[in-house]
Amino acid sequence: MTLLETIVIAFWAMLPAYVPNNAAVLAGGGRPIDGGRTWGDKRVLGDGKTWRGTAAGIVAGLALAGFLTLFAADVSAATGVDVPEFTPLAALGLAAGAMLGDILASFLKRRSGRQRGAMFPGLDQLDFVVVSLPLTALLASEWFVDVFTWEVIAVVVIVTPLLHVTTNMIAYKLGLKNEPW
Ligand code: CTP
Ligand code: MG
Ligand code: K
Repeated sequence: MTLLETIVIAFWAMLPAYVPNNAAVLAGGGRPIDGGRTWGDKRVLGDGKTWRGTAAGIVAGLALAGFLTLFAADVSAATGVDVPEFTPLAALGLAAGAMLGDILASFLKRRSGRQRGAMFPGLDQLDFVVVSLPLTALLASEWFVDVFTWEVIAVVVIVTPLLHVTTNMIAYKLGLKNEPW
């Protein structure tokens, strides 16, 4: 497989994990998941993690996985790159794992004294990868080992932070996000 093919497959396979964060930004608001609760003198998660944003993120990821699955065969035939279809459990692992990773990152941010919106370099860019890949491996093992070869995982770990920085900068410039990270 060429590097370009590996990049295309990595990007395609990760789309259901990339989109939930952006959908959450667009749909966020309403009741925070932690219900305003604190642990010690700090919030458990903070107002930036809401039920509505989380649900919208997971639904967006699942919908995108379904959409990509409809077109996978055509795209493979047209480009010669064998892009994968998503099983329901693979889609769930990617989408729900992405949201869970983001939530766990906020938990770590609050524990370490960071206010809502504070940046945490590294964690901000890779939080969703760190949870979505293991969760998908757990929920859809056969699908995972088939699609996520070591080469694909390496590309994901390198390309994701670049993509994350770019899309968040765009969302910030468009006024959709309060901070560019
Ligand atoms: N959002 C949401 N629910 C989520 C994730 C995000 O409602 N599970 C929305 C919130 O409006 C949030 C915005 O998307 O403010 C940006 O997401 P993010 O940068 O992850 O949250 P922050 O506000 O920066 O909070 P934190 O410091 O906890 O990451
Ligand atoms: Mg943030
Ligand atoms: K985040």
